[in-house]
Amino acid sequence: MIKVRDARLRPIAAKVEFGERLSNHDALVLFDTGDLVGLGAMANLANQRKNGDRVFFAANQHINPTNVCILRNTCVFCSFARMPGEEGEYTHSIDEVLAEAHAASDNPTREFHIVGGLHPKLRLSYYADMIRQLKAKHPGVHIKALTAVEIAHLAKIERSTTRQVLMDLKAAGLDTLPGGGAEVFGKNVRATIADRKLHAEDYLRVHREAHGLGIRSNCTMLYGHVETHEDRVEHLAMLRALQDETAGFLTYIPLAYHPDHNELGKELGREGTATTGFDDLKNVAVGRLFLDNFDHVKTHWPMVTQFVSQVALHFGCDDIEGTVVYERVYHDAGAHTPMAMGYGQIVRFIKAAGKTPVERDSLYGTVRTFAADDPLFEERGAGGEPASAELIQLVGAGRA
Ligand code: V47
Repeated sequence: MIKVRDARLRPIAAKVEFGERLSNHDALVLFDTGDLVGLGAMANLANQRKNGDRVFFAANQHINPTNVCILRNTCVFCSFARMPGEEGEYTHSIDEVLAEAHAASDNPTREFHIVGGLHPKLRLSYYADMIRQLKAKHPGVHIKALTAVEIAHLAKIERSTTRQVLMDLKAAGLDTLPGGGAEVFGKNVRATIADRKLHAEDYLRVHREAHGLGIRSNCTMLYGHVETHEDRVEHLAMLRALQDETAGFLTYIPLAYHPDHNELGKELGREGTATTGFDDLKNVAVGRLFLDNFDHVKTHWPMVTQFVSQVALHFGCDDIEGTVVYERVYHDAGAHTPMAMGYGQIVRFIKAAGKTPVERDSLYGTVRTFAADDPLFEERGAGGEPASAELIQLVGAGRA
């Protein structure tokens, strides 16, 4: 029997024990409860049933080819985007992207995670060439690139369809889509924080099309700004419905809003005040419990800190963001976490949480399981590993 303090959780705990699907109302109660420990126990059980003690991580590298974005003035939560010509804007040539990937090739990278902005001039050929050349130079590396929002933007620029853009990118070597751009699907929230961004139905359509083409994808929710608990539940219900239809989502990643250096943070008077650890853990746990048709829930340590991520491994989370190497989107928004985590650090973090570290590939195939006596556990050093000087120079001076 799962122990819960909040009596409202008892019927939900019974459902969890019997493996029954939770209703939208159940999810609302879960977001509302103060019984974080009870909630965590339920989510932990749901996760244990799916993944046991295994915690997955990927040796990945984030690459952001451009921060130029035509939505810069309407996505008011974003600190990364710049208008063309605005101070701080950058667009990397394909050679620069290749150099960035090469500079990190000492790391055992198995995945490039590539996202940027909606550049008014970059064509589909730029991205297709980039993917093709990255694949040629790093044949074993999986390419997870371009959010549904970027795919839709490219379709507009090319006067094509999102399905065609996906097919062209797949032919160039695209393997999966990342989950960014979902934010919160509810119309009122979207109108407030991301007025001109791709609508919810279109975000979901692009993912549906990708799944139909054999391109698996991730999905996200950006929480901790103006959304209500009802908005969160509506968002999760839409993700669950698409997963029922296609089973194409690999993982769900709750993303914590960072309020520095963006309009929304100023307007809300929230600068310097990110989400609370309590809410971070709640979002992981509710995601795990409500999204019963998802195999994995990932914690994104650059946003919530490595410490909250480590605790999240007991709140329903079985997957931790990987090595990353160089992160821009959240660090521009005030995240104080390190730029990267070393491979050994991640392994030790997972082990210290009492779990079994498993390096995975991008489709959750096992690359390496770490036995309890692995020599990597003996190494020391739990702090963040800074990006190398060479990499900092390549990706833009002053941005480290
Ligand atoms: O869609 C932007 C978020 C997302 C801020 O698929 C912000 O494996 C917090 O989706 N505060 C892009 N968040 C990144 C993303 C992602 C991250 C890690 C893994 C995966 C995956 C996907 O970043 C955006 C938006 O939701 N974001 N600005 C900000 N100020």
